[in-house]
Amino acid sequence: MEPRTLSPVPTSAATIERVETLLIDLPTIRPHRLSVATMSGQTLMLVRLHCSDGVVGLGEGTTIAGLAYGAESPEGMKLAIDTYVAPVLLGSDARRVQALMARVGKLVKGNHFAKCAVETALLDAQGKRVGLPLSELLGGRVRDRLGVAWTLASGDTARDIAEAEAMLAARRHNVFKLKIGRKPVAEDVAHVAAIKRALGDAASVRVDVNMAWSETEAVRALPALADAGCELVEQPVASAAALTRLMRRFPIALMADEVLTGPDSAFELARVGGADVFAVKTEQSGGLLAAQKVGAIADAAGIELYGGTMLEGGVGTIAAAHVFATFPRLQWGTELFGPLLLTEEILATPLVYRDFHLEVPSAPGLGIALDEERIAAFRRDRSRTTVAPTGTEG
Ligand code: MUC
Ligand code: MG
Repeated sequence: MEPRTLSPVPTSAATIERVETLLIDLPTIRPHRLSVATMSGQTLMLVRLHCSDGVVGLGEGTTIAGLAYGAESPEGMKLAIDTYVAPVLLGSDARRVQALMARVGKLVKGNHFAKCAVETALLDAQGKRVGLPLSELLGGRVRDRLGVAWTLASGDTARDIAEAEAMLAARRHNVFKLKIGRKPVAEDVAHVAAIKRALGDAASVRVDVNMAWSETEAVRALPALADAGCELVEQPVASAAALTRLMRRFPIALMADEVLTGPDSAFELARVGGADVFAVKTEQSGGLLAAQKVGAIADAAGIELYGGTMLEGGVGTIAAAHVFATFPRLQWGTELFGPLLLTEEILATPLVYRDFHLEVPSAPGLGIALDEERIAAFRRDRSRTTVAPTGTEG
């Protein structure tokens, strides 16, 4: 139902006067190989909401490899916001975050990633306005720092081992997620076993198959991965039904990712006991508030939690960090390493990664600011290709 008459706003107006969207193209530090595509760059879609009280709210949307991972692209998000969301926002009171997002939801179906970027910008603005960090605005943080996994996805076992050893030595990461599913099962299992053998007890090794296996392939692979010392397998198969059938058959934890598209799917998966762990992603959930609901559903169902990423840059990463900082339980940590995969810094002050953790800022709103010169330098001014479909890269 349309939100009805709202009580008078308490202080001076905060009308949304301008909605600005921009695309930022940034290279990755090395090719990032997933079963769906190989990334050599990342495009960030940034949204800035300029309000009449002088506050500017900032949000971000990203995808993984353009349209190779899911139904939204950075270009599509920009179009959806410019054409369909901005008219709803312009002239509205920026302080009514939930009411405004409900109005957007009525006029714009789907488009979870775009909506997450807009909701983030509204919440950032509101936090700045009331002087609270986002995590406090979202109910209160229960931790000031989050464990952060790193993804090994160079496509080469020796290079992955060297990369992991360097991360361990620098005390940046001691949890490694391996991207597999591009090669035959036996080769993938051998790759995982070699990495776990090399790293030993100093590291936790997990895998993400990004839905690449059939159910029969998964049945072959899961016990072998458990024997190799792998602790967690993320989205080995595409469907929730197949994932549910695989549950509790092997001594290894199963995590849902792609099938979790918001509170509705989270509830259904929890109802059928379809996963041991939920990888909560803010964009995939449809926003920061929706991601909190996904977390609450998991928690209520006794499902463990992990803070996932869509390889967001600094803005989306820290928005997710504020959300995950509010989760009462976060048994498997997070993988909020997105900015570290990029060669370029776009924040005025880089995020702090230290001692295997990311620190959650305590300044109002997101607690970060853009470096305007860097933004100007990396703004898209012509079309560029940032991904090569799997199999076509050199
Ligand atoms: C995914 O599927 O979880 C997370 C880390 C990474 O390298 O890719 C993402 C996507
Ligand atoms: Mg995943």
